[in-house]
Amino acid sequence: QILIEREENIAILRLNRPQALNAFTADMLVQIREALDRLGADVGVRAILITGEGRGFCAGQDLSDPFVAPNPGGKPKDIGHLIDHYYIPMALALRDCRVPTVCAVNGVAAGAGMSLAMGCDLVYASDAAVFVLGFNKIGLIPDCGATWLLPRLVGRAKAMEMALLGDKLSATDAELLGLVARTVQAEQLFGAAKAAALRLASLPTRALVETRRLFDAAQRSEFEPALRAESRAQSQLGFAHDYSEGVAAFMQKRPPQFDDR
Ligand code: LHQ
Repeated sequence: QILIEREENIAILRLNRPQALNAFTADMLVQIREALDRLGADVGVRAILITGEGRGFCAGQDLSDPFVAPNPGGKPKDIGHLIDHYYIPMALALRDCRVPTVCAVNGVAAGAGMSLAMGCDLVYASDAAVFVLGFNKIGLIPDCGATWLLPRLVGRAKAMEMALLGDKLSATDAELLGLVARTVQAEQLFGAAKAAALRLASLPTRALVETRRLFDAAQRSEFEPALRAESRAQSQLGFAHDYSEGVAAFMQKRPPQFDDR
């Protein structure tokens, strides 16, 4: 249900259930989590690009999956089980991925599909993409990290509007709101996202991943603890190869060769 390709020193992970707009099944969530862990630990992979096959990016949970499909008159399903054992591990694997992640949102991103996109480090969207939480229409709350990510990205007012009214947001509006870093013409999306992933691959991986961690940690912290956390991380990075290499390359006016993880 996913496809993995390697190109130079990046990996491309494609959600591959185009007939259902790449809606998640439990198996697919496991496959994504395993791929993020495996590729992140592979020293030959220095960035991961996530995109969808077909006209959609990801329609969120597959609502016809027996795990979640309500069972009127029968035994109620505990959808929290799916969240605890499948969605949370995937969301954490993305947050903790040992290489930077780029998302190319090629079409609709709905429900937890929108959460997957928002959880990536760099999000580029096709001008044909749309973003919709959609949970309100099925009596649920935004999940897979959306309650944490969305208000931080777009502010509470817009997050509440998207969550409570559930309207679709165009890619252009998503860019204006800061939900995505950039909107590109549909036919240029993959090339632009791949170029960004290759650029990230040439940069000092460990420092990039530490930047993600500190940005997230600073959201929960006061100013001074954030300053101290920066100092601790900087101190560690200062002992590492990529720092000496970056400075040496700058002084010698040559391209750097980063390899720390
Ligand atoms: C789908 C789906 C879908 C199955 C399109 N499932 N088939 C976590 C844990 C526990 C429980 C629940 O949830 C979660 C997290 C979540 O993500 S909940 C949110 C689940 N997602 C949604 O509610 C979105 C449902 N889909 C839609 O609203 C629309 O399909 C969107 C806005 C995504 C796209 O609309 P259109 O571009 O008009 O496409 P379409 O509706 O015609 O869909 C195309 C096909 O894909 C269609 O199948 P068909 O056989 O008729 O061609 C849809 O049934 C299928 N599909 N989403 N989530």
